[in-house]
Order: sequence, then structure tokens, then C-alpha cells
Amino acid sequence: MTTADEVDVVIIGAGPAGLVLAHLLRARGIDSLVLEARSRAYVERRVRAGVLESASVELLRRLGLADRLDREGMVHDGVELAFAGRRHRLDFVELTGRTITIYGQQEVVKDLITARSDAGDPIVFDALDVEIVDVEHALVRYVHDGRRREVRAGLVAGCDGSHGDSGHAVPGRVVMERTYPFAWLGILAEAPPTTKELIYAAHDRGFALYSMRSPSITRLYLQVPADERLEAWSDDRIWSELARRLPTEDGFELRTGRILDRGITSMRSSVATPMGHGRLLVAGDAAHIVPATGAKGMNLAIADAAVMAPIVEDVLRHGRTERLADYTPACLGRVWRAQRFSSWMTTMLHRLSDDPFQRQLQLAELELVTTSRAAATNLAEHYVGLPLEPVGR
Ligand code: RFL
Ligand code: PHB
Repeated sequence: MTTADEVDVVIIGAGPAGLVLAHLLRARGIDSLVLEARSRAYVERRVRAGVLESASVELLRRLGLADRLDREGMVHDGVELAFAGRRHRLDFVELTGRTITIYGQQEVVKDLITARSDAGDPIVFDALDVEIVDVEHALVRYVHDGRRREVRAGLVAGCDGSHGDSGHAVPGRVVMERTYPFAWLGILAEAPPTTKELIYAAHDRGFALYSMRSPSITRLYLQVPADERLEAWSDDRIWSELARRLPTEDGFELRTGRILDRGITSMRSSVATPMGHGRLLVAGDAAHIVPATGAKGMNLAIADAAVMAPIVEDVLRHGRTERLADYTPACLGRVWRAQRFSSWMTTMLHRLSDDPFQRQLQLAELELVTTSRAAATNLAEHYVGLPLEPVGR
């Protein structure tokens, strides 16, 4: 049996893009139904990004969703780059007047889900076989609790991440992509951070990243080959490799602890255009992926939602369907800036080959960004993130 519903907007996916969009629409008085394939417990536990740009924090604050973020988020004034045995600090506040906030993506997701359910707005978890049946008329079907359901909407927002299907519903979309011959092995460890800020380490043995989640939890990453298996890395091997790549001559101390979570993340870049068709608009990882080195993915997902919300309002409330065509170009300026930044950071910091010429070029680049104020400002401006206004001319 099919149960039919009607709603202003169907949002597919309860990640940062879908949940921020749902809240932005609520703030404009627009109803939405969020359909999420996984369980609530699963999406709230999924360990991913950790860096929020200042504009992302401000947007969450404006929506009244930042109480816990403001209490528990760790505001960082800069980052450190480590290479050739030394650490160099980039002071974001001095260079840009702005900061970043370390707050786990799953904490953002938890806060947004709690606020939505407190308001009595629907999120259907364990929504199976979600299908955009008619992209021109925003008709979506799914299965929940063994029942087939059908929803008619004014618009569909495809926010189902890099493995989702919604992007495939855009006819003739073109995907540009680049893969890297390495991946990141990431761990979450029960160990208090020993530095105040993140350390990006460009070691001869490969890249390592020292990050954190709270005063008692560190988040660490190691560059590994693209096809690496997690089973090849015992706890001892992980800690000893980190202990080789992270320490510097100034006596950096790596604290070890119980490993709470581990995973391998592939490194790739992609942009799919257009980011919509008919009554479908696609946001976040469902439309574009950046390698994690620039810490941009979650922030881009939030920025897409911020572009989409006023367009949805114009279309649904004022019948201005021509506004749908504005969505892709309004997102792409920022997306390509983030691609450029993430690809540059990735190339500068990872071990790319055995070629000594290439290595010297990387070291020269690192020397430049840590000694030239102009070069440091370029890095800092993109790391703290661009304002939420459209990027470009
Ligand atoms: P998400 O978060 O993947 O959410 C998509 C949601 O859609 C659901 N879904 C479906 N629901 C219904 N039907 C279907 N058919 C569905 N298929 C999928 C999924 O279950 C999920 O809940 O995408 P969104 O919202 O676009 O957000 C993107 C971010 O998650 C992603 O860009 C970041 O995590 C990337 N990233 C980082 N981004 C940053 O901004 N800063 C960082 O520091 C950062 N570090 C990282 C990262 C990603 C990492 N991993 C693990 C990929 C570090 C890592 C290790
Ligand atoms: C993280 O803390 O998970 C993190 C930080 C910076 C990055 C990527 C991931 O560039």
C-alpha cells in the first residue's frame, strides 16, 4: 500500500547540508521532510570532519543552534605547519582577524537533529529505497517500516552525500574529478591534546595531521597508500608511525591512548554540474568532494544550504521558478575556490613521489607560506573561509 503525503520540500539526507537547509527553511516558514537512509544512532556517531569556518559558526549562531558549540567548541587562532624538523605557526587572527572552531561534525549533526525534533519537525530515519520518481514535479517515493510512501513536494533537495543517488537524477550532468594515489588513516584517541592548535606535518615518510575534538580526545591522521587496508595497521604500528612523522626539534610530545574509532578516507576531488534540474537542487558532497586537507567539505555543504534557502523561498512563495537557474552559478565560485585551496594544500603537504626535485619544490612552497606575509595571508584567508556572500566577480 502507498501512503501519499505533501510537503513544501523533501530533503534527502540528514548530514550537515540537509540539516542546515531544513533549519534555514524553518526560519523562513517553509516546511520540509528529511529522509535519512541510516538510523539516528548511526548518523550521530559517524566520525568525520572537525573544522568549522567562522562563517559556518556565525550561521549556526544566527539560527540559534550554537549553544553547545559556543560552550564546547574549541576556538583556534591559528594552525602549525611542521616540516624539516621544525614547526611554524600561522596566526589567523593576526592575518585575517578571524578564527576557526574545532567541533566534531557529528556534534553539529546531533545538535541539529535535537533542535529539529524538539520543534516537532519530521526526520524519517531508516528511510529505504528513496527514489526521485519525477524530477520535474518533485515526486519522491521511499519505504519506511515496511510501507511504501509517496511524497509530493514543491522542491527536492538532494543532500545525500558522496554515495547518494540524487545527483544521478540530473540529466546530462558532467562530473570533473581527480583522485590521489594516497588516503588518510584517521583515528580518534583517548589522549589529551598536547598542543593548542592543529599541526599539519609534511614529513619525508608522508603526511600526518594532529587534530583534536576536546580537552581529552585527539584526532590523528596518517597518509597511507590509496588501496591500504585498515587491518594492516595495528595500534602499535599507528602510534609508532605517528611518533616518526609528528615530532619536531622543539620537543613536541605525542600522547598515546585507547583508540576509540579508526577508518580510512580516500582523497579525491570532484565537481558535478549542473547542481540541479527541474525541481531538484543538489547540495554538499552529493555535488562536490574535496580532499580533507583543506578542511572544507562540511563548510561547503553548509554554504550550499545557505545559497539554496532563499532560492527555495523565491520559488515556492513567489513563484519565481527562474531563480532555480541561479543556484549552480551561485555555488560554483566558492566550490572552485575550495577545490583550488584543497588541491594546493594536498599537493604541498603529502609525499607525492620519490622525486627529489618535487620534494624541494614542496619545501620551497612551505618556506614561502611560513616566511612571506602575503603567502601566509593567502593560506589563512582560505583556511578560515570566505564570507557567505557569493564568491567571484
Ligand atoms: P553527508 O554528511 O555525507 O550526509 C549525507 C547524508 O545522506 C544520507 N544518505 C541517504 N539518505 C537517504 N537516502 C539515500 N539514498 C541516502 N544516501 C545517503 C547519508 O547517510 C548521510 O547521513 O553529506 P553532506 O551533508 O553533504 O556533508 C558533507 C560532509 O559530511 C563532508 O564534506 C565532510 O565530512 C568532509 N570532511 C571535512 N569537512 C570539513 O569541512 N572539515 C573537515 O575538517 C573535514 N574533515 C571530512 C574530514 C571527511 C572525512 N571523511 C571521513 C570523509 C575528515 C574526514 C576523515
Ligand atoms: C579533523 O579534525 O578531523 C580535521 C582537521 C583538519 C583537516 C581535516 C580533518 O584538514
